[in-house]
Amino acid sequence: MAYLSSFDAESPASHVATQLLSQGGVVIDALVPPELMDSVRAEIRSNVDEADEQGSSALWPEGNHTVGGLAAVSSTFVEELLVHPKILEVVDRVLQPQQPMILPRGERDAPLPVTSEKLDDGGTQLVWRSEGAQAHCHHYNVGAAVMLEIGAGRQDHQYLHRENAIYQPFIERIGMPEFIVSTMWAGTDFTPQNGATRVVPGSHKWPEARVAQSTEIAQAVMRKGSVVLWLSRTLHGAAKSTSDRERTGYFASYIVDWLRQEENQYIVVPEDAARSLSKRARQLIGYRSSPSLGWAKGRDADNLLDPGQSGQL
Ligand SMILES: O=C(O)CCC(=O)C(=O)O
Ligand SMILES: [Fe+2]
Repeated sequence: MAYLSSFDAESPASHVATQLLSQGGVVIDALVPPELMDSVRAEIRSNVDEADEQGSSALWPEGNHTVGGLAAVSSTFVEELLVHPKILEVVDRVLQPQQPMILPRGERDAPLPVTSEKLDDGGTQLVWRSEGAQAHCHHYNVGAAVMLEIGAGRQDHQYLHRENAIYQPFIERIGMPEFIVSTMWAGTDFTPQNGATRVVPGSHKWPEARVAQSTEIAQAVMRKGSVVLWLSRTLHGAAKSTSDRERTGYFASYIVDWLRQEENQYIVVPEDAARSLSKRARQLIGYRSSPSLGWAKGRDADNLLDPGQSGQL
């Protein structure tokens, strides 16, 4: 039987990140108090009609509950889970941004060397030198931030899938630096019966077509307040349920800034709602630009809601 390594709240983020990169998935046990999860669910209940929680897709059929745009629906989710420093430090270590959220800015902050070569007509051509470059991105953003609640007795396992599938067939699977870290917070205990996320350790290094054996599939069995993390190429999926209780999970992915966000944060988190968030949360939602992507003339690159300078204009 496969299993996931488990860390605790005191474990250094560097250890968590090393294991995540080597195994493709890890659990951090009891990273926040369980009561905090009740606050998140209560905030969602007070802001979202029950009818709007009903699942309606192949991935999330009727009987399951889903809520999108969590960053606009639960301030506890945003300020306690989404920007949890331990998680952000792990993501800093895995996605290696030029502008980390927690780690000090290092050499990777240096822009890629670019030279200006002379053309024979008197003009010039920019030539980028990528040798030795370490950063995977300028910064990272939220891909999606959603509640995924497995209904009591959900009949089928969700298909095992890789998060990178949302960008298929447009990007190459092999040879890309890591570009997504997914997190799933346990809003209730995650048990073998109630649909704890299935994760296949090591599958991030498998060829695409290799099919998992049941003995290779682990389950993120964890206490309420714990979190499971996995990578873009790690096979995973929600499990079926034989329980008479729901399994509530809060999912957030972190993606490199140069890929389009999976869930449209500018629609689900309107500007007014974004203004009420902490700076870190606002940046993660996407109100931040790199020198070349996402700029808005006359707005501040680190806080696009404020006047300032971003982009080349
Ligand atoms: O709910 C889970 O345990 C995993 C969900 C998932 O991977 C998805 O919906 O893409
Ligand atoms: Fe998924």
